[in-house]
Amino acid sequence: MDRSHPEFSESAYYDIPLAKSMSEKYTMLKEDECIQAALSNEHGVLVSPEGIGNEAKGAPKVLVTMGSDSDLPLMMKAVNTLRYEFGIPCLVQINSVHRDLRSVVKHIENLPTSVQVIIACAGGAAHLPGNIADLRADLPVIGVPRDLGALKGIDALLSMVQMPEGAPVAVMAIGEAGAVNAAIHAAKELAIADPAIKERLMTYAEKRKVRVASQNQTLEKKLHDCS
Ligand code: AIR
Repeated sequence: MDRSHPEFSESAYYDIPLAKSMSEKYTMLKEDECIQAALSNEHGVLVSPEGIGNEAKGAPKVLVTMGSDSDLPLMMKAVNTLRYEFGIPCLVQINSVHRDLRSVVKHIENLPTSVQVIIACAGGAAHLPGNIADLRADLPVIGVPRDLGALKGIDALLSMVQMPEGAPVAVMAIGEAGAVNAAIHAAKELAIADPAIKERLMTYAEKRKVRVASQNQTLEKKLHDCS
């Protein structure tokens, strides 16, 4: 269980009063066991505020998928924002439309029903989000272009953004800002039906304001230092 992260605060991520009765806690443990049992390798790895794989809890609401595990350092920005800022459990899975298209179709057609939003990252000829948008007419797809190779992500951006009418992909910025924004965008979509996530979005926005205020407090000293 990863409780060492600076943003982790148990109470912030559970909509469970601390004084829950033993029987209610037992029922919740059972539910977690059922969710774990229902998830197979075909679904990917479950990640939640409590941990990864067997340590994770809750039903996944977002699929975070990517063309290669070399995309993982970038996409951990999205995964960690989902789990630590918004308390949203997600599934993480590698899917390459250029290396194993058939298994992409199988995976994406058989997502757990709890998954309501898909975040898809790829670099280069990045057709994963667009393919998923066609496969899943019922789910919003958010694309993250990876900053990679000779064209530094411009290729991935253009591969994602110029979708034909009818299969939209919400494309974020190239690279890290895009990965974090994908998680925030997913949280906003889930917040439409989940007041607890809406609350966490407001807390996140407050932290951003505090950052500007504290920068203004140290500005005079920095002006002196730079002059
Ligand atoms: N990729 C893999 N299959 C299809 C695509 N577009 C992308 C990955 C990764 C890049 O190719 O998403 O960004 C390089 O992958 P690798 O495995 O060579 O590091």
